Amino acid sequence: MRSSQLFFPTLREVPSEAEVVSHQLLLRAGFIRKSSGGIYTYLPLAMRVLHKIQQIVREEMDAAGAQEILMPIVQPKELWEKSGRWSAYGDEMFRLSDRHGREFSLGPTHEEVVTDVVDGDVHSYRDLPMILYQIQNKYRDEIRPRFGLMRGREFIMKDAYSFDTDAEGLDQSYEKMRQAYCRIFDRIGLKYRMVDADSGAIGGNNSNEFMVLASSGEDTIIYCDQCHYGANLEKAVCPESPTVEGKSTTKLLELEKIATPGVKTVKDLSDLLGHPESDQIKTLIYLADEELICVLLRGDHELNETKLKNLLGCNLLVMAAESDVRSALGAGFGSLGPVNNPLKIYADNAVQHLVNVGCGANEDGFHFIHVNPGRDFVPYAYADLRNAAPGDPCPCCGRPVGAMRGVEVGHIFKLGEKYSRAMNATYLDQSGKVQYMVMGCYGIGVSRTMAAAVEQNNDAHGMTWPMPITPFQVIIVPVNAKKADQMEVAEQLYHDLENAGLEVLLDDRDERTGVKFKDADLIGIPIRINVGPKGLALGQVELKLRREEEAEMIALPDIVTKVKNLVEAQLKP
Ligand code: 9G3
Repeated sequence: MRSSQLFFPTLREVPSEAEVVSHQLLLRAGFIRKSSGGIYTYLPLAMRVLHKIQQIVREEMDAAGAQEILMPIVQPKELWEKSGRWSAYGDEMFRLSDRHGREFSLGPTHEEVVTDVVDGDVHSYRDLPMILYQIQNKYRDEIRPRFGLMRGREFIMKDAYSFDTDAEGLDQSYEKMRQAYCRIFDRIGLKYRMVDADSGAIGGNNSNEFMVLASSGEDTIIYCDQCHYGANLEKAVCPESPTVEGKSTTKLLELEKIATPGVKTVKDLSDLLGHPESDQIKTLIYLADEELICVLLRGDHELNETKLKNLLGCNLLVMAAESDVRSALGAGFGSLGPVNNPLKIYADNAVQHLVNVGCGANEDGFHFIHVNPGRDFVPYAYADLRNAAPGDPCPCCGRPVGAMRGVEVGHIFKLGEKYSRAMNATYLDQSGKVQYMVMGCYGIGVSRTMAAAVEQNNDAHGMTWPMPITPFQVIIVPVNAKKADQMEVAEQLYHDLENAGLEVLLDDRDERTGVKFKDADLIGIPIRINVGPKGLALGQVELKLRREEEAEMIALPDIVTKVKNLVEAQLKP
């Protein structure tokens, strides 16, 4: 391809609405253009990357025995009424009506559609197991689409669905998909971790997420370098820490109420008492569906709302308004505590080991000290409610865990019979008995994977594409397009490298050298060959790797072999 023919409108300035680096670079390098909030056009360079990602996905899905189909984006309301999800997803679902007034959704996912397809034509255990997949646009009306392709309202997803006769069949399908996902992300060349994840509203009991490690990732993952335990922070287990040594023998001091004017936060109380925040009880009040509840944590811990929501099994979980708190407890935020508290109290496990600690007195401007759980208050229940933190003991091997940010690019779920029951998808087993199919579903954010790759592979000059998904493998830059000898050698090189099976971009534009070098770095081509007067005088060209500072001079006869070997070496996972 010649740069003079390629449509890649680069920008000098960083667009102001782009907050994360992948959004900035995909816009600046002419990969995408915004049509409306969270909805983009993919330009030629992005299409070359997406095509490679999809090719790897297809190869591994097919190798795992999955079969590609393509389902409708326009989905009839009736299917979603059958699963009960038409009303469950309110504003997030794009809805439309046809000319006859019939209602449809723009597909945010395809459990209902695929189960309906399978139910219609699969009747016997002999037809199972079966895994179907598609690569298709999805539509979700995010309240705040942002971060470019990372959180769009229209995005490309590979979604697969497995159908088995029983739980162990599902385990086998799930394991096949899990291994295929590891191969896919290894082949794409991304640093990622598979972690335990919360299944959320989709149902089923467990799921795994694939996280591309990147500081701009919205998710936090907890991991153990020793035993490779990994979990999304939402799901990361906090093992019961044994009572801190010596605490169990400490003398319980007399409960005492003290005046604490202006003390509003755990930190304020720590500063006043000269005790660490871990010697306090943090009290939060939540509205769970219709009920006000009290949640207790050690002062230095953070509440994990996903764990609390899963424990309570409620639909709505929001922090209570101060007015509701005041009318229930007689005090406002900053003076709340578990002592003489009429609300149902849920306490994190770490609270039960606290001795002689501080907390609010449910009276503005007063706190209690020397508070002891069990003596001064008894919670309704203790549970693992807090966020895991770096340094916590690994739930598997006990060594200290670490935390890092990640971008979720894949999520696989065991669904069980949730959708086959809802859609009445059944088959006849060997004894002719009607059984529900057992399902799994498996998603990869294809367009998000491209953005995540940029988040993980960039520097001050622009993108630094991993070879397996780069838009072009080599770019040839004649230093001066006006010089016939330079253009001649560049054209010859272009011909030879293409003949060697490489993907080559020839920057034949009549632009200043600096502009061509800057653009080559911005779009992130891994290998650049500069054809300049000094080198030519010696029968050489300059080879510059995108991820290295230094360049080296290569004799013209050696350049094709050299580049071919470099590309092949960087294509291997
Ligand atoms: C909806 C809307 C948004 C949604 C869903 C449904 C997320 C929904 C979860 C999944 C689970 C898996 C198959 C591929 C992998 C992910 N957002 N989810 O079900 F109606 Cl508006 O999509 N689906």
